[in-house]
Amino acid sequence: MTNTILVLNGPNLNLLGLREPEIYGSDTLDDIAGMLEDRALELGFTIDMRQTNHEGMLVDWLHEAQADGVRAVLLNAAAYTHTSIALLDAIKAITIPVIEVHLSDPKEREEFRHLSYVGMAAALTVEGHGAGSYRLALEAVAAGKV
Ligand code: CA2
Repeated sequence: MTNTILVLNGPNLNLLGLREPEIYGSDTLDDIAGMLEDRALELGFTIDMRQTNHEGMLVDWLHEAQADGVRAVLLNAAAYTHTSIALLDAIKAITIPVIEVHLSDPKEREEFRHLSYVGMAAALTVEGHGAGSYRLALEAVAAGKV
């Protein structure tokens, strides 16, 4: 087991901070990575932050997380949260804890965002705190909550 926390981000999150700031805030993904790295340093962890627009890439990275012995995965699967049985199966197939993370609160938004396949297998869900959702998820790992 390593002290690495893998942070996986799904489709369109590469546009964060550039579009729809009223929903997702004005931080870019690089800003969030920097904030998380600073906090992780204080807590004795290392952050490995990634983003992809491809569902299968997220599945591959979850499998690799198991093989690499990462401490936990923070997963913002974006729209795949609400559609991907492949991600649900991948999370169930690995033993390391996966925390579901969202900037917004999908339960407060359109009906089609209320269903979360990721949430069916995640150890914990942190949502609705903007970039702070990622920090709170990291702190939950550090506090041994997962
Ligand atoms: O609130 C979240 O973190 C979401 O995972 C964001 C997803 C959405 O599909 C989920 O329901 C909730 C959307 C990410 C799209 O990111 C954008 C960023 C900037 C501009 C447009 C989209």
